[in-house]
Amino acid sequence: MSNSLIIIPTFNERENVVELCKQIMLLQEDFHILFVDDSSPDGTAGVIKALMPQYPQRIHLIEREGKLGLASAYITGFKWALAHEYSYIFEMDCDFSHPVSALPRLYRTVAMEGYDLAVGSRYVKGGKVKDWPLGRILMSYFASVYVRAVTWLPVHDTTAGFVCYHRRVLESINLDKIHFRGYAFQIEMKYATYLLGFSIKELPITFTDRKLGTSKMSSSIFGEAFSGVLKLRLWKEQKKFPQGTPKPEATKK
Ligand SMILES: Nc1nc2c(ncn2[C@@H]2O[C@H](COP(=O)(O)OP(=O)(O)OP(=O)(O)O)[C@@H](O)[C@H]2O)c(=O)[nH]1
Ligand SMILES: [Mg+2]
Repeated sequence: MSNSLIIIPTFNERENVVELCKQIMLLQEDFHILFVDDSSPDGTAGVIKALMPQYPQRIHLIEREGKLGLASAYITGFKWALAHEYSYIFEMDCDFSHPVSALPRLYRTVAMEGYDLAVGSRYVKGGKVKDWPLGRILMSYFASVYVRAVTWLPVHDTTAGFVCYHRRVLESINLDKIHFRGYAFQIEMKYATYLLGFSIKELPITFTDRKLGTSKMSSSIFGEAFSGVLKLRLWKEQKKFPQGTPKPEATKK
């Protein structure tokens, strides 16, 4: 039984799933994958099901009715991972923006170095963004600067969606009380992790723009992130955030 699960939400990713699975399955670590598909009209779920017998017990699929969003896909995946006793729980996009080759480094940071959360980061020394227009790089970079200024969260890539959690973090956070759904979800999870006393390490990665399929980003997601960060800070002052159990002192790194 593997101890590591990579959660990959999918919406219209039929051109990417086969190759992504293949590359992950070729790694030395015994990673398992959980796809959370929201009834992709392009038949992504069917492609995944056809792939599953090739990698017995290593690929799992949750199919949901309708497009319920990224955050809820991850929360569904987190609960499934905890119920199935995985220790190291990853988030990854299906569009090859996140390098498969960095998965073992994220794994080692949590499983061997003892960190509670490893973040694949574009904005630490050695990190890079490839093929994004300059405007988008600047927007993403300054979004992270803004988040740090408002929250003092000691993370450079606060919207990163390529991470590995130790299960104790996800057990501690009250997942039913997570508010946001887009980039703000990624910020909220990291901020809660930090405020509950868990350790975080950023590792440089090269992020590459998707080559196949289409982006599901929208301006409402940006808007949510902008106001969401202010709300999180305010709720923290009002002691309404984060909701969860702090890391026990005795186990602090
Ligand atoms: N299950 C599920 N997956 C989703 C949903 N929206 C996006 N995804 C998946 O989440 C991952 C990230 O989505 P992307 O469209 O790449 O969005 P992004 O990475 O924020 O933006 P890009 O720069 O355009 O790549 C991909 O694997 C998508 O297929 C959703 O509503 N439900
Ligand atoms: Mg993407």
